[in-house]
Amino acid sequence: MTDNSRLRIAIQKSGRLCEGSMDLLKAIGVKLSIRDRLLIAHATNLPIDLLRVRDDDIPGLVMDGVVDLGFIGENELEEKMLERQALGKQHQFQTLERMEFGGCRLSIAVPNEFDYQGAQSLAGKKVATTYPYLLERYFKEQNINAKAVMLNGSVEVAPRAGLADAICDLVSTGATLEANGLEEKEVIFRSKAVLIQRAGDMPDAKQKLIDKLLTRINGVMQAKE
Ligand code: PRT
Ligand code: ZN
Repeated sequence: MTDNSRLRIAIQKSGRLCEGSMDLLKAIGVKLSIRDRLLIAHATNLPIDLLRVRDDDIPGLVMDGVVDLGFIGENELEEKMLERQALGKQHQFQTLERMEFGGCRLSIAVPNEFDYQGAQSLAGKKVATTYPYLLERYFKEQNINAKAVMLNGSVEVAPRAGLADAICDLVSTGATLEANGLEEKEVIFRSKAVLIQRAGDMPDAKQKLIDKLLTRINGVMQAKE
């Protein structure tokens, strides 16, 4: 049974946001006894439970009110928000804090040999991405008649495999694009990790705990400036 009086925080189990989220929780004094592979970790000094899941599941867990807080990349959050909006599902949440980790950009890149003269060169083309809603929104805003092709992995090899003419993927150093003969042309979204809270009423004790954690987070972030 889950204990509803404890604050439930969703974090990525493993991956690029995991270390940043765990380091921050540690820095604000949340003591954990994490055993690998366990879905739930209980804090030993505060009424907090951590749910360790895939990052893709975090926006939905918060928007469905299954957890109280979540650490998530804005790219994933915005994509899931647009998807849920389109499907008529609950998509409310509140952003509490933008973090200093998880920074990246979502960019359109084309093969080196692509004669690129600006975004309109994408008209009539297929663009492979894991973020079809963000990409379609960009096409709409820019009035470009192009097609987003959904791929959950290996996006960067899609042009070489003949699956798409261009890609739209996350970039941090640019090394992956370069290694695959691709050139970054348009940044369509800039992202960092954020801490979000579910919509709806929060019991007083939980809200007080959230406020306390936020004060500590701000302290940690200021100390780093
Ligand atoms: O298993 P799970 O579903 O939880 O993890 P995941 O594999 O879906 O996600 P993960 O851990 O790769 O990324 C989680 C989040 O980290 C993303 O949603 C972003 O918010 C953030 N982030 C920051 C990044 C990157 N930087 C990043 N560089 N996510 C992915 N990448 C990938 C990118 O897709 C490409 O393959 O790294 C490659 C490019 O890196 P560079 O340095 O070569 O440009
Ligand atoms: Zn994921």
